[in-house]
Amino acid sequence: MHGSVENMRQFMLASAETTPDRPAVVQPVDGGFRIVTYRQLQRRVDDYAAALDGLGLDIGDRCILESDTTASAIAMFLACCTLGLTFVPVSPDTPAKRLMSIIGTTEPALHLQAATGRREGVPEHVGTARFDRDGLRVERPPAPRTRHRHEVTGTDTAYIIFTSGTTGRPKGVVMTHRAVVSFYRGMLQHGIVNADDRVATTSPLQFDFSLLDIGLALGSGAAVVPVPRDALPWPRRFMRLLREAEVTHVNGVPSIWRSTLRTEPDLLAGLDRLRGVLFCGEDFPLPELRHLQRLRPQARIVNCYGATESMACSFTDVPNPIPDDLERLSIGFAHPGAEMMIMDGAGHPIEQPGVVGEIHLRSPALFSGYWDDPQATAAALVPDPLDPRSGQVVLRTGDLAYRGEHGDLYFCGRADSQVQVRGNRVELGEIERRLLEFPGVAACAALLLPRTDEEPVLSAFLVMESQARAFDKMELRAFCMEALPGYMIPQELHVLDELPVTQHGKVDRTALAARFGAHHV
Ligand code: 8PZ
Repeated sequence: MHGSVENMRQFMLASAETTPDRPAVVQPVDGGFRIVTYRQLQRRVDDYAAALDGLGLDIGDRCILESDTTASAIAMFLACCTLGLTFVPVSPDTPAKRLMSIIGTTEPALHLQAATGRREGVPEHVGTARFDRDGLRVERPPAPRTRHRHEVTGTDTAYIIFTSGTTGRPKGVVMTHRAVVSFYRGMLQHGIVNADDRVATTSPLQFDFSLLDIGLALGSGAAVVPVPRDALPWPRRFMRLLREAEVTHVNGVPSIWRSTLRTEPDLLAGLDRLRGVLFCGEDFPLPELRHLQRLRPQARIVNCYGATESMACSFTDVPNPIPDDLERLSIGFAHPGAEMMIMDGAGHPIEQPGVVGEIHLRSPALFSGYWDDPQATAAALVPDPLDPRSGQVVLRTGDLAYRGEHGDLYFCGRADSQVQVRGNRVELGEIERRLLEFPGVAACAALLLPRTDEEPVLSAFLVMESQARAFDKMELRAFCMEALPGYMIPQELHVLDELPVTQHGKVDRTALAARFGAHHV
């Protein structure tokens, strides 16, 4: 079953043939590092795969993989890929209720967790096993099943990643090996990483940015450095780890930099090997991005745009230096082998620069569908608007953008984050952009908060730079009024030490709404 080149295992372990003794994973362990070479990683994958194969699972059977990113977790998902088992990454932090809902819908054969994992209460009908450097230990074998399949193909499902759904039920994004590998190949054409690099990964395994990091590093013959979750919020620990692991690239959401920029900018400036920063997931607040660039002017900063439904979509270099009058970062063009179109509300493509529409993506890396949700799938994978009779589908992203003078795209919010304020149409992102222009504002979020028996209140949450001078709220109001119509002026301003973030590190708007919403009159 090792034959298909359209398989994540083949892609990620190619360097085991050519450079077996080079480091594949630099694993932080008790204050030091353990190097796992490509040869060792491949051996671990094969050991795990042999043990899993003995359990008699069929191609397409689901395995929950509950783990932080470690060398063993990487080996485990590659072992699943080897056998055509679908892995479903979940974080050890996942609340029990959410995990049970994922188990309920995917009906996995097996729950896999690290030997140190603390998950209990996995339902009886699901097999359980633990893994570490020494191998796989089966606790409860999965129920016996008939094997119908014998050949792993590129169209088999590699993984299912659950993202939050608007209906309250997590949505499972189903990805094939072919989609992932074609995406990886397009990504490598950007020449971001070479075999001498060390790529730090900071996103949890169930956020596909981590799979991008691992594919980028291993697909380039480089090493991946998993940053432990508990190091991230501590600038000194985070910076020490990056320095000692000799990291050359750091990938993560913009918020991973916030506290370091505020409290330990000199440590960041001192990372003299750092030559690349990849970010994704949301707009990088320009004041913070400028600060980062001033500290490490040699680093190539890449804006990665995309959604889990296509893994990612584009990689665009941030201009260096960022021009003083730059208002918005470009998300450029789709990666090689894919194309973004902007469509208007009537389903026609928009060609003129400056006109906002919804991004539709044509790519061999599109997901197969949402797990057990044909309705949501049909809303996201729509007939090719240019050739609806062809049977081809494109991804309707829900993201808004316009074209610049050179044909590149500029992201400007979600189709669904538009709000009405007293009957007026408002993009919260536009308010946020204005707030960010106020001297000393490091990050912000604008929200329309519902109030019991009252008009909803437009609220702004601000995080100030550490050196920012004290300011008067009226001053900021006046500043906003300079640029925005009255109904877009925040009625409430909250200065916070930090913005709450989701498990993925994005601004957690739901948490802000819960904290400052209805009850808080
Ligand atoms: C953004 C950006 C951006 C996403 N600027 N808004 C993985 C690996 C590399 C690049 C991108 C990915 C994505 N899968 C990461 C991600 O955030 N996926 S998501 O499904 O959780 O959210 C997707 C949404 O986040 C997009 O539709 C955008 O609205 C937003 N987003 N990247 C601004 N660079």
